[in-house]
Amino acid sequence: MHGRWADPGSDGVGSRPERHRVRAACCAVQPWGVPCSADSPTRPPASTDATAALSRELVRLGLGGGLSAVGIATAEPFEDTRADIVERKRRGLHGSMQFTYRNPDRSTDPRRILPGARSLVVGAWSYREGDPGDGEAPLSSRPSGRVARYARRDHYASLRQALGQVADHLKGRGWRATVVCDDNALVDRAAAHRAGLGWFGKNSLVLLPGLGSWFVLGTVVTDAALKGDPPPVPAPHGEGCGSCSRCMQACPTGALVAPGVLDARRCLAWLLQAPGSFPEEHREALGARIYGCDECQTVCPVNRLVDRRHPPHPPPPGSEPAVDMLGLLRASDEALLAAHGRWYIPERDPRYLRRNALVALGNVGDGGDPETEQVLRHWLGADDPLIVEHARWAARQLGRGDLVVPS
Ligand code: B12
Ligand code: SF4
Ligand code: SF4
Repeated sequence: MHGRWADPGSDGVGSRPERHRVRAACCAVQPWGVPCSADSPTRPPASTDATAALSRELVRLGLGGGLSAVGIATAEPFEDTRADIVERKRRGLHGSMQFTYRNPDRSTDPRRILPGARSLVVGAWSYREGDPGDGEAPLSSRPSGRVARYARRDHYASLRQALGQVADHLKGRGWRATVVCDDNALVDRAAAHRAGLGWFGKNSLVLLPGLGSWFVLGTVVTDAALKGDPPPVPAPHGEGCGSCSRCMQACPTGALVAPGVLDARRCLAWLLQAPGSFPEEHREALGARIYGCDECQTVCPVNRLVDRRHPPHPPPPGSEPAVDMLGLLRASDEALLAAHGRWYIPERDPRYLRRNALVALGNVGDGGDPETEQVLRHWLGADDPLIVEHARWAARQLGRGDLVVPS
């Protein structure tokens, strides 16, 4: 597998590493994705033509902009991924998700984004930060809802900015270039995989060798002809996982139904974003989560090894590992959207944040606490049947069935 990675120790989120070592992986990814320690002496000499020079320049520019890895791929349609999406839709595994599932022909063909597209420059932005929110110990004496790492601040904005520099460089040379990232126009992971950035893990995430999976991914689609140097060779599925399957065992709802295959109907990350009632059979498994789920990455030995070798920087001020749930349940619609409007909330309706918080409160709250009782009483008396139903569940979970008026 070939790709361009920054040094693992330099992937502090938001920091601009002083020196990026451009590393060409020279051998198959080893177990646990530990990369080769040095470039291969047998690596062919770099091509010197203009295409290769521009490609190298773009990779350097991306790494200099703070990306942890940059790779180059062709812009051919992603036929295998389209077939996977169609098949998973047929099996109902997408639940009610739209995203890339809405129009698989479009989301798997970069030429629908930019007619005449020839190449993709794919980048990975690290969001690996010190993590006070994922430990078992509560963050405060008040019940707090856990927010997944990627959503604690706007890492997509940083990724877009770094890719924007690459796109501007291409435009300055007379090419057309468009940045796409997490916007359903393209299957981001398939692009990263084709560009040789990493392998598809059994948790369905793309893992970068020696760096793990705490990355968001995005792409510059361009009509420039570019070529990886050496050309990327996509890794076989599950390549760096070896015989491990910890993510599949650790998933609280058994949503990873086969290696690399996720059933959204059971995935907590999706259920927290899905409209309607939170399925009762998965409410206890939700624990304190109110947005996103990190379990299948937290248990991953590749990620653990990286954290041991290169302890992550503490989260900067302003990041949001946890949310005070009673505060959330007291907040107005406007205040909720102002605080969390960056998240994907169905129909941008703040009631879904309250729904999530009520389930989490039912799991980790204290039924004997007067403020909790007051909040529950308030929502039990609401005129929104969805919220009342979740408030009833929370009250019963907390041993406060006495607050629930029989319907
Ligand atoms: C829909 C979606 C979701 C859905 C469904 C995820 C899923 N696995 O399908 C939900 C809401 C559940 C979700 C959750 C999360 N997501 Co999301 N999501 C997306 C989105 C919008 C589309 C994904 C997609 O097209 N899936 C379609 C299916 C077919 O593709 P796939 O799941 O990648 O399947 C591949 C593998 O199955 C592989 N494969 C095939 N055969 C085999 C066989 C073996 C053995 C193996 C190992 C693999 C394998 O090939 C398939 C592709 O052809 C992308 C953004 C984008 N525009 O691409 C982000 C994206 C995938 N999500 C991302 C993130 C960060 C997350 C979360 C970590 C957030 C969180 N903490 O809650 C979780 C992780 C859950 C998980 N285990 O995947 C990142 C992933 C970055 C990375 N390093 O991989 C992306 C790329 C966003 C971004 N731009 O950075 N997500
Ligand atoms: S995000 Fe959570 S619920 Fe979804 S597959 Fe991973 S561990 Fe399971
Ligand atoms: S936890 Fe999952 S993704 Fe990580 S190495 Fe094991 S099987 Fe692969």
